[in-house]
Amino acid sequence: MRSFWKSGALIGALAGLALVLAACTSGGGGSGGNTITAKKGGFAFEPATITVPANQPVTLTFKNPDTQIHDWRVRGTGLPEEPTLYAEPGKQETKTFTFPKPGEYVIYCSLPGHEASGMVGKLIVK
Ligand SMILES: [Cu+2]
Repeated sequence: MRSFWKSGALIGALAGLALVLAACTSGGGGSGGNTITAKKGGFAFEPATITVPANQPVTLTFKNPDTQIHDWRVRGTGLPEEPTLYAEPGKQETKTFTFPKPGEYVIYCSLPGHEASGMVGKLIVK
């Protein structure tokens, strides 16, 4: 009886810990998840402008319901690698980025002709 109670308490404690851990991971960068969608049948990002906090991990998802490949890139952040989300038709990609410098940055799709067709946006880091 006594040992049964003990193991129950242990399981309860572990479940509580798991909940705390889950809450921490899903909390991420404070602002939660941001989703950008490539406009189906057009050259546009929806939303075109997104705002994220500086110097905090931000998790972004890029969804592509269109019939051709698109990507979502940020120009001029000063990061060694241009932040990029890439999605084939019907797919999506999620990554976590940290943008160190506050400012406004140009977002574009790097596939040939897409930026020229208006597939651009703005990232505001503050
Ligand atoms: Cu595109």
